[in-house]
Formats: sequence, C-alpha cells, structure tokens
Amino acid sequence: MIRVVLISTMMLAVLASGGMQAPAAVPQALRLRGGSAATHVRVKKAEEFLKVYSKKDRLSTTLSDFLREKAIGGDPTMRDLEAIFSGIQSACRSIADMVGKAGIQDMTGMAGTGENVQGEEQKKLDILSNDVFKDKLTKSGCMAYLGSEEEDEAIRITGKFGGDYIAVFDPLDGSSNIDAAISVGTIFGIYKGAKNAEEFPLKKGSEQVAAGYCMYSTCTILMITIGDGVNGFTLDSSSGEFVLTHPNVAMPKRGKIYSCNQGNIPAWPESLKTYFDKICRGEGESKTKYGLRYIGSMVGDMHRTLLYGGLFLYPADAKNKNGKLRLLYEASPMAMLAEQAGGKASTGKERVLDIEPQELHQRVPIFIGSADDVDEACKYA
Ligand code: AFP
Repeated sequence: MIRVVLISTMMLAVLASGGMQAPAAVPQALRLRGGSAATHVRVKKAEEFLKVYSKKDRLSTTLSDFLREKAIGGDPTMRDLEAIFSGIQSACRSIADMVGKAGIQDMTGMAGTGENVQGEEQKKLDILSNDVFKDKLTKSGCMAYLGSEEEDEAIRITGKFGGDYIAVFDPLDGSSNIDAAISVGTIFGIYKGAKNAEEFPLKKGSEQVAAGYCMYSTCTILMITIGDGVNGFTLDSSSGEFVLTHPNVAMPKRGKIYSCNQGNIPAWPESLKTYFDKICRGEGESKTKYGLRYIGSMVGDMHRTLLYGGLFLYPADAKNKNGKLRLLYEASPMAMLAEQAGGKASTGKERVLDIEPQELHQRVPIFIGSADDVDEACKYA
C-alpha cells in the first residue's frame, strides 16, 4: 500500500493508458489487502518505469545541494563558501575537460615561458589551469587575494569582485605526469579575513575555512572539507554535476602502504632509513609488512592514502633541506583533509597546520596519512 501512495495519480494515469492487459489472476497477498487487479498492474508498471531512470540518478546529492543545505539557516560564511565552491566546481570541470583533451588539442608539453618562481618549467596546462582557476575564483565575488603556485606574487582582487577571502592553490599539481596521461590534480585552501589587508596575509593552516583537491584520473573527483569532515563528489559527465559518492570519509587508523620517492633514500637521515627497513620487513609497530605505491602526483597519492590508509611522505633530505612540497597550497590543504578524516600531518617535528608561514611559496617536509603510521614515522624523522 505504501508504494501505491507514493506513485502520483498522473503517473498512474499515464501508465494505465496504453492498452495494458489485466492479469489472469490477482496475487493472494494483494487480494487480502483489498487491491484490485488493475491497481496491481499499475503498480508493477510504475515500478518498471522507475527502474529505467535509476534512483541514484534522480535523487543523488550534488555538491551544490550539499552546500545549499548547509547554508540554509543563514550562516554568512556558508553562503560565501557556496559561491566560492560554485567557482571551484566550474574551474575543475573545465580543467578536467582540458586534461582529457590535452593530447588531441596539442596542450601537452612545455609552454616555453621559462621557469616559474620555484625554478620549475611551466607546462602549457599549468598556464591554462591557472588562468581558469583565477578567473572562476575571482568571479565568485568573495576573494581578496589569490596565491597560486604559478604566480610569483599573490594577486589582489579589488573592485566589484573584491571580497574577504584568500584562496591558495596549485592549479595543476603533478603536471610533470601529464604527457603520460597519469593522474594529476588541483589543490586549494580557503581562508577568511583579508578584506582590509594591505599585503597578502600569511595564515596558519589551522585557520583554513575550507580545503580540498580535485583529481583528474579515471574519473574526476572533488574531495572537500569545510571543517566538519571530508566528503567526496564525482563528476557525472552527462549531467555536469559533482555527485556525492564518498560521504564522511574516514581514514583507517593504520594502513599497510607507504608512498614516497624512494630514489631519494640515499639522501635521507639514517633513522628514517631504519624505519623503512623495519616496515618493509614487517618489523614495525604493527608487525605488518608494508608495500610501496608512488605516483609522483600528490593528489593521486593522497587520494589513495585517504581511502586506504597508510603513509605519504616527502621528508627533508640532504638535497631538499625543507622537503619539496609547498606549505600553503600542498601541505596545509592536505593536512586539513587528513585531520578531518581522522588522520594526521606532521613535518616530523610539528603539526603542519600549526606552522606560521613566512612566504607564499615556502616548502615544508611532510609525513601525512593514518594517525598511527604518522606517529610511528615521526619517531624516526
Ligand atoms: P610537479 O607538479 O612538478 O609534477 O610536482 C609534483 C609534486 O609537487 C607533487 O605533486 C608530488 O608529490 C611531488 O612533486 C613529486 O616529487 P618527485 O618527482 O621529486 O618525486
């Protein structure tokens, strides 16, 4: 009976018209509940009809629905975040499209613009992704400053689009992998309170109001936190919507995978070499034998670590005294996601989110992942 009530009169009328044959016999259960043969046929037909377009497609929660629901109630920060994420979604859709078509549209390879402020050569897609991300964030109307991996200095947003927020981002992290069609991603952190700042305000990661990444891989996934857990949304290419596919992500307390550039091991401190020797033999604290997975694209390596657990690290070594990864637009956003999913992120000496940044492109060593794995590794850092 409940199902009968749920089906609208209009739908039933449509289904009932069309020369359906009455069934030979009314099932016993329906007769006992007083249902007629015609009702039975209509219900069955409606059920078949509803299966054609699956419930998942009709009633899925999109990122826009998710944020709208949180904004109901009037929290002004949530209303701003809705606008900011609308820009981020739009930028990520465009970047996913460009990444997918890179080979066809001659967008692979170097841009020929020389090295950026990090001393790294820019790829064509670095420049294009940066342009898209800047444009969409600016048009959110919420931004006061944008700090990008691809820009030497932070950009001040004034005029009609000027707002109170700071976005720091790496528009296409792991772009050295692009030409081989390996996973890459966009990483971002969002801060508040910059409206009247004369200079780019450098804030600790713990002050982020939101953070996330978008991974461009076998599918496009946007993982976000607004400070109440981590949720993941997969781009449905037919509707263009990011659909909630990974609600309330919880990282396992311990994993059995480690992820690092093992080519750097000769330059690592001896204590860290000892740690890896132990976990590879199953002689670490968990007595589990660990395996190595390394993409060389932080978003891909962190996505796996968030879902499966384990440890991702880029420690300081003899060559990279401060590690390689950038505090503001790589380490801090990932640290917020890790902590919000129940994991940890440390430099080996202190919590990543507690570091007072000194400059936009500052580098920092990082140990990030399952809480127990990070704790154990930091004893050897
Ligand atoms: P690219 O953007 O130059 O490919 O660098 C990627 C990255 O910043 C980060 O995503 C990786 O985890 C890390 O560098 C890989 O560094 P190695 O190539 O030294 O392993």
